[in-house]
Amino acid sequence: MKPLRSVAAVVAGLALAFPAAQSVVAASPAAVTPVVEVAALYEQHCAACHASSRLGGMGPALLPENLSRLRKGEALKVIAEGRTATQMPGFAAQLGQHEIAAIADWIYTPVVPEPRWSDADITASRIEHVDPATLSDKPVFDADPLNLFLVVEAGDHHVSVLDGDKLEPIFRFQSRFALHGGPKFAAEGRYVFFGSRDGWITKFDLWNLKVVAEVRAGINTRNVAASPDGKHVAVANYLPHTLVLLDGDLNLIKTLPAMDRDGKQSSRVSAVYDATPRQSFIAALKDVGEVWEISYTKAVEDIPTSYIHDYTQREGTFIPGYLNPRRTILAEVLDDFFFTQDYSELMGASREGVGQVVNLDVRKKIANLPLDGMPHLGSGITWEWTDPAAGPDAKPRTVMASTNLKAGEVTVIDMKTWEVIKRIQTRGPGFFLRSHGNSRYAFVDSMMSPEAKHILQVIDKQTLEVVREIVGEPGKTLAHIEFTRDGRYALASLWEDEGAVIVLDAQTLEEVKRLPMRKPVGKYNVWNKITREEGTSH
Ligand code: DHE
Repeated sequence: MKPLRSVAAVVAGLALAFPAAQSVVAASPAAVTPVVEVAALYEQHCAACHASSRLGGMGPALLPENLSRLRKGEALKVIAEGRTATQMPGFAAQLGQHEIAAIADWIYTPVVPEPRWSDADITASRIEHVDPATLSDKPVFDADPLNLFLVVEAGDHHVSVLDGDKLEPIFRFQSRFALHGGPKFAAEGRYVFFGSRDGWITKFDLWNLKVVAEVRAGINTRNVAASPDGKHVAVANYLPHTLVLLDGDLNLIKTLPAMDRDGKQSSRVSAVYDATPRQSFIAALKDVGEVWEISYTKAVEDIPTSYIHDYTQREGTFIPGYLNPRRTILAEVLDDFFFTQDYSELMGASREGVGQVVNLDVRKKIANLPLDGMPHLGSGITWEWTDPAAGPDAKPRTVMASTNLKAGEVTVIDMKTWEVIKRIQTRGPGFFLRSHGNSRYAFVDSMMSPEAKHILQVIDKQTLEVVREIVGEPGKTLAHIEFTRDGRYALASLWEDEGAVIVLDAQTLEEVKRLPMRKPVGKYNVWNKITREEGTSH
């Protein structure tokens, strides 16, 4: 396991002492269980890539927080057999079964004291891959730069760039391990910011097809947000408890410790989003009932007048909330949330399904949201709906709909009255809901259901009925739709290691073509993202 360029910077910046050596009795099927010096084993075989501190280097962080989505059985297999198409070799020939089991136990054991990631660590981790002055200010390809797609391929941690007109790949590059959440586009789609679960933020120049810079902003990260001009980037972390603000070149501006208003309790940050019309980032805390708004403009005319009572002193002048949190205090925490199209209101829910509507101008909860189960508001969409039962003079109403991670339903809510209009029964709990302003259909998966994860259901946005099912191969997940810029084609993920992006005609719902991909997770169309298309997520 040969360390690559990034390891030195990461390891140099670690704020953690080496864990003390420990002996463990490994969970081995052998009758006499040998005692294993696990720390020494880890140091010998794993530390070069994953760091002695387990915070990660060339390989990912090996901490319980970062491994929560990997079953222990799978971890044993990876240690024994390696991971295809990565630098991770198999150790079955060098290590006994009990030693592999001991290492697996070790990496699922919390590091004490809790790892820290300081401003100095963030700054030291930054890598500039390309001198920005050498980059072209025009796209280096012929495809429409506004109709490109990025496809995140989790199978071998790559990203493919698709020409959205020809529906063909034009480029593919290696990403950081385990990207999560949507990449964020800025500067008319030229720059893209990716976040990995291990805290790496990558800036990619889509016109030059080059990774420009990277920085590690945390140890366990939720997601990333970028201002539309690409000059400000915000990163929400679970570990440490921080919200990190970077400039457009991924230099650290400042770290906001996620502490409650009284400075007594710290919290993980659930997620952060850009609220372009407000020129601010909105973040919610997961362990404390607070929503934060962090303005990234100093121009007073850009800021709603309701802000003028809340000033933050900075550099001798009073600037309303500039790069500092302005807090909305709530009785319930927010895990997952969604915004009205003008970002004046936020609809949020805790993982227990307590839903609330928060007005970001008056900074108060203004309504309850009748949601239960585990609504996945982050993948919500909106559209104009006219009640067919309300007669010919009925006016269109704006509705939002979201999936539920615990219930087989899509919940449709009126965005004025906050009432549930309909609970559309689906095959099973689903993750993603997608549509497009030009499409009469919304697509929903049932990927949390083992029996129905291969079925996409198509909902008519006016009748609110499931009108069609797109059935894949049983056992193979079919999920996550993204439309072309014009809404003509809908691209679905065959979410398997030897998977594909399946292109569907969005009218006839027939398959048009399939592009082989390695576990394509999410797909993101530049136009739909930069225009905040109503059928797509933030
Ligand atoms: Fe996600 C987006 C939270 C598990 C794939 N997921 C998001 C966002 C949040 C979130 C807050 C919006 C961030 C953004 O786009 O900036 N996800 C969570 C969870 O809390 C949850 C349930 C548990 C966890 O481990 O974090 C979770 N998510 C998953 C998965 O298991 C998925 C299916 C596979 C994976 O790769 O981790 C997954 N999440 C995604 C994807 C998006 C996403 C593909 C972007 C969707 C989009 O179209 O914008």
